[in-house]
Amino acid sequence: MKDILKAPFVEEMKKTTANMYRLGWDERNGGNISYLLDEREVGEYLDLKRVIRTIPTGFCAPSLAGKIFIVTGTGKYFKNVEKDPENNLGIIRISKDGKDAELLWGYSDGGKFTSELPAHLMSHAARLKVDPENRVVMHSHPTYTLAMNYVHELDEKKFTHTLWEMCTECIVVFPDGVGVLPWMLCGTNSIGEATAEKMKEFRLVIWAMHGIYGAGKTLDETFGLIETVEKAAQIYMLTAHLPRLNTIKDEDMVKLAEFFKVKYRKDFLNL
Ligand code: 2HA
Ligand code: ZN
Repeated sequence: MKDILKAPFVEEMKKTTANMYRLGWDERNGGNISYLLDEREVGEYLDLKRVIRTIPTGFCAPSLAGKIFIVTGTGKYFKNVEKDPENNLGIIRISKDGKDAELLWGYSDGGKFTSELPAHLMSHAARLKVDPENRVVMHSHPTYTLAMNYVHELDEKKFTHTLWEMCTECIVVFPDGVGVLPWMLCGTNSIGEATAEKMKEFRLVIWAMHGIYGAGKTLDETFGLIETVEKAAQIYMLTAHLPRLNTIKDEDMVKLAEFFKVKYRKDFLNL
């Protein structure tokens, strides 16, 4: 058996959480990540027949039965993942009936997966239907994105349009736009269901006055999506109170989308 602490997926989780913490997006226990792993790859590091504990998830995800995820722990700090991955992360397999999480590694102080597991697993199930290569669901509290929630209308079309106007690359990076949920109680199955519903259409979903969810094929890609929204939100917050003299026009966005051959939300432009 190879050393799990040297597994590329553990290394990637350490680097990503450290990066997000240092950007100030994940204070205290803010944020959570789940990453769908390849069973054969995990089998090189862990005995897949050895279940440490079985933990009920509180909901049912039959389409994910047997799938293995590495997931950040509840109450755990992104700041600490790098120095103690075995306590702050866990590797879980969804049971055959889709109701339990079988702990294969981690949460070494007796802890468990993030309180936002419903939103994560329901989003994985929704994204996998749209994109069978989706692997990652990431939640974070990026500062400027959050600030923008307080001063910008929380309308999907208007919010996306403003972000697209803020940096030339935006419409190319997230041509499918950004979904927006109103403020809701977090950690519940209801916010999970609402997030998954948006994930059928969007890879990015704002939780108003709370944070953002992103989904993608890799940790890098998903991080990059959130990073690009955050950059655009930063430009917005640096300029929203100043007279606007210039902007990227809708016809310029069409030129970008056509040149880079991305399928974009035409209904989010005002043509
Ligand atoms: O896990 O970010 O949404 C801490 C959170 C809850
Ligand atoms: Zn949160």
